[in-house]
Amino acid sequence: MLKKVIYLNGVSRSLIVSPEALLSDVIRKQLHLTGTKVGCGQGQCGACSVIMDGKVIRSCVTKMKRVPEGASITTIEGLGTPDNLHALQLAWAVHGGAQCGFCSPGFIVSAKGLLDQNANPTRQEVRDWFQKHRNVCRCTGYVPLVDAVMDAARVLRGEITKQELAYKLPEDGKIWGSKYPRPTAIAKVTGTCDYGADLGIKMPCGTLHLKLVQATVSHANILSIDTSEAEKMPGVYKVITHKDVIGKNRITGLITFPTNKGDGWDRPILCDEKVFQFGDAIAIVAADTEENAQAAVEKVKVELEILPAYMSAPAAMADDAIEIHPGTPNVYFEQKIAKGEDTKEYMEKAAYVVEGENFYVGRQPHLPIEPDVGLAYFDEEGRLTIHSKSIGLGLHAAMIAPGIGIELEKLRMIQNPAGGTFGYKFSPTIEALLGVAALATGKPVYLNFNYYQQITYTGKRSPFFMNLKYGADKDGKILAMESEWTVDHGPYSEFGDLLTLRGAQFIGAGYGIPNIRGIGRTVCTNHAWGSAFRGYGSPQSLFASELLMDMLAEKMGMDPLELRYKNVYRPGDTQPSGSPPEVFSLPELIDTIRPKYLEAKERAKKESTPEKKRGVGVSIGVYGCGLDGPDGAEAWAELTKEGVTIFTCWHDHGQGADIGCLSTAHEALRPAGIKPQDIKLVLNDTGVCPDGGPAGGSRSQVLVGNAIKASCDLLVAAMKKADGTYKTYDEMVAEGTPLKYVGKWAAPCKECDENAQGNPFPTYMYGVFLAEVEVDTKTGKTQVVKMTLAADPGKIGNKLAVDGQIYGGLAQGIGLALSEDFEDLKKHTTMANCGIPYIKDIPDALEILYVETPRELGPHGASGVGELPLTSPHVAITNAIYNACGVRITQLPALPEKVLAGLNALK
Ligand code: MCN
Ligand code: FES
Ligand code: FES
Repeated sequence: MLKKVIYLNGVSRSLIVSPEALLSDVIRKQLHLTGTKVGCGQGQCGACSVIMDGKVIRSCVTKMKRVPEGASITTIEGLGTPDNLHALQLAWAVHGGAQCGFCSPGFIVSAKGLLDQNANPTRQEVRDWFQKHRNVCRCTGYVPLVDAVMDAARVLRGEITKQELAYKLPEDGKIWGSKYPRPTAIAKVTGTCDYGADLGIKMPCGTLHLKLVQATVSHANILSIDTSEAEKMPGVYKVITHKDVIGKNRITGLITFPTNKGDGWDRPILCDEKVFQFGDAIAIVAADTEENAQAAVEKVKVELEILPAYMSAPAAMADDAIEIHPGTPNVYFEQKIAKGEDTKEYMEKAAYVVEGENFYVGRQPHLPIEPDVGLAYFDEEGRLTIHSKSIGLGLHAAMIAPGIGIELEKLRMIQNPAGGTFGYKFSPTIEALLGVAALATGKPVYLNFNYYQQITYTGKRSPFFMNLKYGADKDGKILAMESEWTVDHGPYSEFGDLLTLRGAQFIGAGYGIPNIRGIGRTVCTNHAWGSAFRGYGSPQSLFASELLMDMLAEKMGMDPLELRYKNVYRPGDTQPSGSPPEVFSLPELIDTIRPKYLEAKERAKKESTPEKKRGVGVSIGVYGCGLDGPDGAEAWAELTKEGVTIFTCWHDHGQGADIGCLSTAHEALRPAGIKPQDIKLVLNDTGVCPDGGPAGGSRSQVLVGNAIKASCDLLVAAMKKADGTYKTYDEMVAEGTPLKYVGKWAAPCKECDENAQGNPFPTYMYGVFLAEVEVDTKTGKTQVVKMTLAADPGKIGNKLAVDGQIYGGLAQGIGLALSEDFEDLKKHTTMANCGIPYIKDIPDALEILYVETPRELGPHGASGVGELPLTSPHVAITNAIYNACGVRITQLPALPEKVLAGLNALK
């Protein structure tokens, strides 16, 4: 042990620490300053940044033996408090720098280190600093963060005051459509927001720490599990295996379609007979400390019979492949699309036919900065209470209750503030493990994944292999489309059928193609199970159709933007699902972006050199808001003495459920004189809130928003007096008028039939992407120099939230296009190796052009936005690569070696 004195945020602290202890652990676990976050734990993300003796360092890789005696250390807690924010913290809130907020303390501390040295940095210097200090943000696309530093620097230089920088309510008091900072921003930027790992540290004594025994092979029969040695290890309370699970030990995938050949009960909570994929959980060790639990994990012996591992759809479809789930064929679901007339004749008569084969979008990893984490205990009513990052509490309760063996009424689910999920938490991850462990031990339990587990255990985007054909007339109007798509969904079926349906709904979306024939299939494999990922099926589907669109334009010698203009939805057209779009904004979106496109082409011509070739590409993005078919949400509004309380589950990945609820409710309550600061939100706890449904399919603003609006409308109607004024709380109580109102909203939709024809979504989001790239012809490396999105999210509820969604989604699109992958189980196991974009990879030039077409079915005219920016930005980029250097990338990601091989082939 070392005895050391450090000056932490200006206060002298005596420490007794192990020389090998990590500074981040000492700050968080010994000193209980949990404002400093741990993301990757490997020095790659900067979430743990602190300032030590004037230098920004990553505390997760700094051992205490390297911390000098008397070191002066500044953490986020040393900058400002919620009542007295540092200029950087204020600027972060005002610019929407904290979405999930998990990276915010690290970024803000890092920025402080910069401004201490350089009071007047340029934007490029700010960007270089964050690059050098490895600060990664997965939510914001970095632009708002640089904006925040620039403004904070102005405050610190005395050029503007904090009051001038702060958000000011407009005179009419309306916050809908404004840049009102999200209610959780202050806690996020001051480090006082408790995420799962922060709550875990603050759990009462006696809480058991859980660690998992996980599979290190991809497919095997389990012959035996021997826990005897592990049970004897110090501090071990219990080693839990499938034998201790009192329920069905399966997470149900809630099969969506009767034609699915599986039954949905294919995912074990703890593996019993088989291992289906690398990382599967085989046993849980519950011990007094994390270290003791981990030491015992190493002692659990698992005897396996290794089986052939099918690591992609073609492998699992081979004639000699065995069934991964015995009794269910590896190809377990098929989805046809048949719209209009048979396509054969149209293809024969078409003036132009183009065809593409084996287009591929891979297993994009979500890479939130916060790894998966949760805890469980029995609440005061004896309910098994599970806290996690779940973005679908009601859905997950139904999926895990029979497996762990508890009645739904005895299960309470609560969402912790989540440090980003990007869809992986649409699936339950560790919830059932926590439930099983709490039931088996009767104790509070806590489980925190490290980043390796985050990557190897949680679901991934499901790869699509796609073949596509267009037949167009002499003017380029597409008359027919033939499609085939194969979905590698990993070993677990949950929502695999629904995802396969997305291929039918979104391949060719945006265009009024009258005749479509196609077939999609879902394949069980042994690679990572498929979970939702922002865009859910649209980045795969649109990769095929937007790439082929460029190939058609080339064949016809037509401009790719103008070919799209000719084909986009116009009144009378229908979508691939056969229903008309709810608005026709695509022509206007193209008109809006066209001048930028022409400028970009000029720029590319001017700035291209033989070594660094510039190019421009476009793509159309369309996605539906909703869960598909019938979908609904519930919310309550209650008048209180202090104002109005809204109860619902609008689950927060980090996108801004708080600001969504607040601005939607306020706009409805405004006539009754309710102020934003008088609205209280009670969210995301099944014990006290009604179900708003999962935050998937960019549905919350529309679905939950409508339910909130309905509840508020009822309350406002009840408060209204005959003379047009409104009753006070006291008057309502005095006359016995109910104070609480239930708002429900159901989407007027119809699920798709066996031909994928229906009316699946109440509203859609539309966009046109423009990418400008530079390809280094020596290395094959692509740099995106600018991205522009013309977007129609309907009427904007909160400008900061919507801008932020778009910047962040565009950044993920750049990652999807150029670097991100989870394929190689040896290599793709860290944030950096998975290809997460750092600030140097994302251009500062991200431009958004809005067309706000009001939606009849959206609350206050809104549609959704969350997934729009990740529908097809990657295709605009690969189309731009082709435009720059003639290399057609048909399989993502467009790694430098792939582009280089293409360039060499052209020679
Ligand atoms: N909004 C608005 N005006 C509109 C539309 C939306 O102000 N016209 C706001 C909403 O109030 C909300 C945000 O924009 O704050 C997104 O709303 P919406 O599109 O309805 O999406 P959801 O709230 O249902 O969020 C889910 C969506 C999905 S499916 C994924 S995945 C996702 C995403 O949003 N994951 C995210 N955005 C993310 N953002 C962050 N930072 N982290 C994630 O993990
Ligand atoms: Fe320390 Fe990522 S760099 S947590
Ligand atoms: Fe940066 Fe979420 S706000 S990671």
